[in-house]
Amino acid sequence: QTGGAADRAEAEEFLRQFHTEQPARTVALTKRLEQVRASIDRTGTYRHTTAELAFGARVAWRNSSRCIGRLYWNSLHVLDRRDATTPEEIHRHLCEHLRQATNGGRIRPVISVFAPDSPGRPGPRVWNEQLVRYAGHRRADGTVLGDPRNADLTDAVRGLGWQVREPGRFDVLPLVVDTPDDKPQLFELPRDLVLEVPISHPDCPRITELGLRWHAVPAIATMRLRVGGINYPLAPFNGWYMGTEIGARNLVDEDRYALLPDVAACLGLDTGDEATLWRDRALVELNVAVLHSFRAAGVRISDHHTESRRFLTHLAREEREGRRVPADWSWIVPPVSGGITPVFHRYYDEAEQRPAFCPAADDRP
Ligand code: HEM
Ligand code: NRG
Repeated sequence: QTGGAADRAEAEEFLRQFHTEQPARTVALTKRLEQVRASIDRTGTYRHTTAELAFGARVAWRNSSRCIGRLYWNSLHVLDRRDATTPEEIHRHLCEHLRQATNGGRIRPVISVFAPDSPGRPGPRVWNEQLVRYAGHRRADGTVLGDPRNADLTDAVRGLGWQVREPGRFDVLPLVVDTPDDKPQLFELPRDLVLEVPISHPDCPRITELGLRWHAVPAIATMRLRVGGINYPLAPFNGWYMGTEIGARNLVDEDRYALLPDVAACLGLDTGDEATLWRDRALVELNVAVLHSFRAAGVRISDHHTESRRFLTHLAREEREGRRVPADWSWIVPPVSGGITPVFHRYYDEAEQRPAFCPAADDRP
């Protein structure tokens, strides 16, 4: 797939799938195929109808083999933003995405689809891995204050002129919007659009006193949406968090916030002996704190037991519809308590299917 041209065979396959799964379309398949073939011959690409685009985005979610949250794929809310061109306009739509997605804590799955790559004209992009990301400030000694995952992005936005008065652990980064007509532009997210949750523990005040927080909405912005042979490089999507993403990975991984020793200290655990399982005990209490805090703040989140059960419901439902469900065991099984969730005890179909979300091209910091 080069130069923004649409892949013909993939376009036809997608249109057939659309007409099979969404019968009673206004335009008959043969007519639509003719139109699309002629358009690709003439221009190298074609334009999806709004219905095709919505279907394509929903099926891309359905095909996301790493996602445990796919039960509700068919109710994804799709915002068609293909006509936005200027960085200002794009930024406004990204803000509107966050507003609709956050919905005062009753988080809704949403995707905003911006202009695709086309011959001679790439679509817009953003550099931020997610719409909401915490800065990782590099110190002179090579350590990082904040989220080390975003240290390169933090350097890049500083290079574009971003300044922080007092660097902290949870500074929301500005968005970098990159369009074919302009230099990359910085935009702050309005404070009131970024819902955050302070992390407290139901019965260990010392964990509460660590002063941790996390943002309410995970909105991945660098994955490319590929539908019917067309690439949409900016198609940010979100659902809600599963607690372990925060409590077992973001706050815990050695190359993220690496907080297990701090949590263990709060709990008064003996960290001198692995066999005390202090890491495991700290990990569970931190996950209790994350779920408790989101619930207390009225922000939708789910636990890994509930999300695992939903995923099995999804598998059963899809099988009844005669569809294969591609899944990647190593991503589906939660990072804590794997063996006591039902998703652990089976194998999955690993075949990749399209439409799909693809990892970002390596042209962002
Ligand atoms: C990955 C849960 C909604 C697409 C994941 C992961 C979890 C998850 C736990 C693994 C993340 C990790 O280990 O870093 C959920 C939940 C949702 C949801 C609870 C609630 C509705 C969505 C939506 C989409 C989506 C709306 C797209 C429209 C994906 C994709 C990945 C993923 C593409 C793989 C990301 C990557 O490769 O880094 N999801 N998800 N998910 N999800 Fe979902
Ligand atoms: N683990 C990442 C987010 C990955 C996607 N997870 C979701 N997606 N829940 C993190 O920020 O922790 N979603 O669209 O809801």
